[in-house]
Amino acid sequence: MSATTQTPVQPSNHPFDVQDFLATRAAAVNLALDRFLPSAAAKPATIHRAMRYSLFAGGKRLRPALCLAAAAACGADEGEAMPLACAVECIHTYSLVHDDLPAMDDDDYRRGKLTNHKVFGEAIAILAGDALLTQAFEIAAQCRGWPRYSHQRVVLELASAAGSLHLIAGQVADVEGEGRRISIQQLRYIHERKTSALLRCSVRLGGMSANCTAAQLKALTDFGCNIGLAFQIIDDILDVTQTSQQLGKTAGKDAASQKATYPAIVGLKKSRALAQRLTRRAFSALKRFKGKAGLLEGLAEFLLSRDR
Ligand code: GRG
Repeated sequence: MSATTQTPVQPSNHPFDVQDFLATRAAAVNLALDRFLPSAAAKPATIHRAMRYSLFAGGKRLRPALCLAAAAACGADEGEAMPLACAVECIHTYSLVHDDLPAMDDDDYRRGKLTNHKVFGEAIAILAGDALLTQAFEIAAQCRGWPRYSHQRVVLELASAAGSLHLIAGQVADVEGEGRRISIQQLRYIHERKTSALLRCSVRLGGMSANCTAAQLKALTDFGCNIGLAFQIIDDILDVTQTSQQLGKTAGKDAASQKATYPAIVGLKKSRALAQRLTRRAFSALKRFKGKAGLLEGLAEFLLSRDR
C-alpha cells in the first residue's frame, strides 16, 4: 500500500485502467511534442538538445493527461486538446528546469536524471527553460479556437496561469518563505499558485478545447483547484516518506532547505486527511458530468495514491 492511501476516498469502480490511460496518453503526447519541437540537430543544436533532454526525461505527463481527460468528459475528441496539452507540459518542464537551478532549489536530479544545468551548464539551462516557455505559446498559438473560446481566450488562459499572479507568484512566495515560519494560509497561497494554477489550467483548457459550457467550465475549475492543492500536499508527503530513487529527485529536500510544507505544519496524518478531503470535493465537482468524467475521477484517485 502506498503512503497515502490508508482509507479509500471512494470505491474504485471505473471501467478503465488509469495506468493504461496514463501510459497511452504519455506516448501520444511524446509523439506530438516531438513533432512540435525543433529537431535536436536544428541549429543551435545545444539549445534544442537541452530542451529535449528535460522534456523527454520521463515526466509522468499528468497535466496533459488531465487536459485530455477533461476534453473527453465534455464529449470532445482528445485530438482537439492535444496542442494545449503539449503547451502545458512545456510550461511545466520549463518551471522544473528553472526551479532546479542553483539560484532556486539547487537540485542535481530530476525525473531520475541529472538536472539540465548539471548536463548543459547554467547558462544553457536558463535558456532552455526560456525556450520551453516560449515554445508553449508557439504551440498554443496554432490552435484555431472554438465557438465559445476564441484563440485569444485560450492563449490568455495559459499566460495567466504561467504569469506573475499565479505560477511565478507561488515561486516568489516560496523563495521568500524559505527558512521562515509561515502560516497555513500562507502555505496554501504558495501551493495554490505554484502548483494548483497549472493543474487547474490544464483541465480548463481541455474543457475549452471541447467548447464546454460555462457550467462545465466552472465544474472543471472546482475540480482543478481541489486536485491541484491535494497534489502538492501529496508531493510534500512524498518528500518525507519516499526515497530519492523512488522520486527521481532528491528526497528530504523540503526539510533540508527549511521549507514550509503541510507535513511540517500540521503533521503527516492531518496532511493525508486533508488531501483526501480535497479529492472528495474534486469528485463532487464532477457530478455535473453525470458519469462521463470517469477518466478525471480515476486520475484524481491516482494522484492521491501515487508513490512518486
Ligand atoms: C518559474 C522558476 C519557476 C518556478 C515555478 C512549478 C514551479 C514554480 C516550480 C517547480 C518545482 C515544484 C516543487 C513544483 C511544484 C509542482 C510539482 C510537485 C511538480 C512536479 O510535478 P510532477 O510530479 O513531475 O507531475 P513530473 O516530472 O512527473 O512531470
